[in-house]
Amino acid sequence: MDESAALDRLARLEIETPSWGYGNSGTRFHVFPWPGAATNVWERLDDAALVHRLTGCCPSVALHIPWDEVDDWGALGAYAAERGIRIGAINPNLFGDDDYRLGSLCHPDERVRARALEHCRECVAIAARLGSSAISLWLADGTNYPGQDDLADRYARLNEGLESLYALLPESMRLLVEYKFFEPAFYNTDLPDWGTAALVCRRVGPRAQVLVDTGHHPQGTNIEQIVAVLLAERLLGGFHFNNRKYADDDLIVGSIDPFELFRIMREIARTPAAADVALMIDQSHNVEGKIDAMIQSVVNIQTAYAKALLVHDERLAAAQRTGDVLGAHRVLLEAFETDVRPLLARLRERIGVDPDPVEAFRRGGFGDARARERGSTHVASAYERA
Ligand code: RM4
Ligand code: MN
Ligand code: MN
Repeated sequence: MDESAALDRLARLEIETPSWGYGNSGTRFHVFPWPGAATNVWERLDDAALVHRLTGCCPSVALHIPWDEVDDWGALGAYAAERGIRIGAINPNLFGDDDYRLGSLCHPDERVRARALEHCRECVAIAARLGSSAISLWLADGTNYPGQDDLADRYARLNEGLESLYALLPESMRLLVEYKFFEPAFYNTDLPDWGTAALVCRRVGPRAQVLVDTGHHPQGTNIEQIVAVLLAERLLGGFHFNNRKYADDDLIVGSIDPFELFRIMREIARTPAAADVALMIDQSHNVEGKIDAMIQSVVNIQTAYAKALLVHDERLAAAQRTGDVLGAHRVLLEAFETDVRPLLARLRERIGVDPDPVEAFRRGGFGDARARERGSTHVASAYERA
C-alpha cells in the first residue's frame, strides 16, 4: 500500500482506552500510589479525554461496573460528551464479590447464577442508557482442584448463562466473550481458550463474538493465527491489548514483543472485515504513570498498524506462491523494519496533534496539574479495592 493510502487507513484507526487503566493498581504484594492518579470515574473520564486530545484516535472509553457506577448515568454520558469522548464497552464484574468464590454464571448454586445474570441485566441497561454497543464479558469462573466441581456440568451452566445473557441484548448490542487460560482459578478456567469462546459464541448467536486479550494465552501461543482464524469465521469481536512476559502481566502493549504486535496488526490490516473489530486496551500500570503509559500504548498500536499497512502484499503473495520461504519472510521484515515515525508525524499533523503525544503529555504539565488538583493524598481506587 502506498503512503497516502496508508495515511487514510491510519486516520480511521480508533483505539478504546479502559477507565480502570487510569487509576492506581498493583500486584497482590503492593499498590504504589501515583501522584494525581484518577480516583473516581469522573477523573478517569477526564484522563481518557486527555488521551484522546493528545492522540486524536481514542474517542471512547470502556467502563467496568460497579467500579465506575454512578447514580446518574445521564450526567456521566453528558460529562463524557462535553469532553469529546463517548462510552464504549461496558464490562460487567463477575469476580469482585464474596458470592463468587465458586464462580458466577457457572456457580453450582442456582441463586448465585441468577445473581450474576441480574448484574449482567443491569449492565445491559447501563449500556443502552449510555449508547454503548458492546457488553464485554470476562468470566473469572473456574476451579482450583481436580474434582472440585463437574467440568461438564460447568460447561452446561456456562452455555445456559451466556444464552440467558444474550437474550437480554437489544439488537444494537454485541456480546464480546473473553477467554483466559488461568487465573484467578488455577486448575480449570471455564472459558479457557479461543476455541471454547468461539463454540459458545456460535451457539448463542451472531452478535456474540470472541474477545482476544493478548495477555491471556500460554507462553508461545501464536496469537496472530488465532486472529486470522477468528476473522475468517467472522467470530472476532474485539481485542484487549496489553503485553506480557510471563502471565497476565498487563504491561504496555508492544513493550515486550513489538514484532508480535506487528504480526497481529498485519492480520487486522489485510482483512476488510476487521473494520468492525473493537480495538481496546486492557492494562494496569503498577510502577509507572498512568496517562503517558496509555498514550505510549496507543502510539505502539499505531506504529505496528502503520508497519502492517506497508507490507507489500503482491511481492509477499508471489514469494509464497513460488515457495520462496526466506523471500516471503523478508517481505514481512522489510515492513516491520521500516521507520514509520515520519509517516505517523504526517498523520498527526493532519489531525492536529503533536507528532510525539507522549512528549506532549510530559511537556504539557498535565501530570503536575493533576497531582496538585487531585491532591497527593492517596485514595484507594475502585480497582485496588476490588
Ligand atoms: C482480567 C481480564 C478482564 C479485565 C480484568 C480487570 O484479567 O483481562 O478483561 O476486565 O482483568
Ligand atoms: Mn482483558
Ligand atoms: Mn487480563
